[in-house]
Amino acid sequence: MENMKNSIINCATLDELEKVRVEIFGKKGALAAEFAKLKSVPGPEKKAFAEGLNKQKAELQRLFDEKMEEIKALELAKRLKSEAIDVSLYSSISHKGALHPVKDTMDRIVDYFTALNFSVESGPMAEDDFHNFEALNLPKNHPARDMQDTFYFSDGSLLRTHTSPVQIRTMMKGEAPIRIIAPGAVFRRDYDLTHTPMFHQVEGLVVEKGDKVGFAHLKWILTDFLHEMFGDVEVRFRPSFFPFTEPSAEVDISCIFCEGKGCRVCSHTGWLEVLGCGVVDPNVFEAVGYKDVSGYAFGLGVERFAMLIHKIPDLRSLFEGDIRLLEQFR
Ligand code: 2NM
Repeated sequence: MENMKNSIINCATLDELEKVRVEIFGKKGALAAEFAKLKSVPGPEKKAFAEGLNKQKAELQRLFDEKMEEIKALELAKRLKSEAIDVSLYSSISHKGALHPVKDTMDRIVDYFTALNFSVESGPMAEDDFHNFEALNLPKNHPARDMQDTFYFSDGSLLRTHTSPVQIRTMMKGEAPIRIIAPGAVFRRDYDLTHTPMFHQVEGLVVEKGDKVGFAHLKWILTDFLHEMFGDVEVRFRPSFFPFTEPSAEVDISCIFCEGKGCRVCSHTGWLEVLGCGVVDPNVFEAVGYKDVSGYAFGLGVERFAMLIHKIPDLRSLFEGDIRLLEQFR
């Protein structure tokens, strides 16, 4: 009996304990051998002998169960210790990307208008004369065509000079009401301090049946938009001219660098020009086959917005891909 107890107590692993279990409790084990002796015990003593054996068996079982729990607890503690993670250790450096400031600015502009239920439209960058000029009230030889210098392909197609052809295509595809914005790359033969041959625009167009919309709606939405983009600024609408709108306006905000006092960025005017807009010219609606509608449109340069929002002094730095610029926008 003491031998059996000791062999349980001395176990250090579950494997050893399993071996001991077979030796003691197994069919051919030590306890079975003890119970076999019952046969040769004289009748009157059988009961006491059996009771003694059963007590010993229960005692061994208790010891065994205790040992099992003890070893399991030890092995768990050992595993927890070996698998422990030191959360205070430095991790390996992860290189997190960033949106380019032009893309980030475009997303912000698009978010403003999609929140007002405008949908986002796109179209081809290689366009034809009709969608880029003719339908926009810029007939051939119209002096206004000199306003943008165009990249032409030899077959007469061209790189769009604004995203307005997207508006033309959208109108020709369906009917009013239309509430869309067209973000995308546009191309002009221009390269100096403030112009690159490719840049990005977001243009917007609202068309309603009847005479539901006009300049007042345009003025409200653009004022609200500019406050959302630039914060608490003054907004000013100046009469202007575009072939595709009448009346037309250019929109200024009070200079965000000098708060309107006058500085180099605003050429000492206190104002920064940020948008063009107007009420869609009837000739445009005629070109797309619309009757009895009213509408307004607007357009802006995304690079210019990005430069003003992030106070980036040189337009060209937006196109150089210099990691030192991009890292500042993580
Ligand atoms: C601008 C300024 C004013 C404009 C007009 C149209 C269309 F297709 F509806 F005629 N789309 N975009 C527009 C009007 C664009 O950008 C400075």
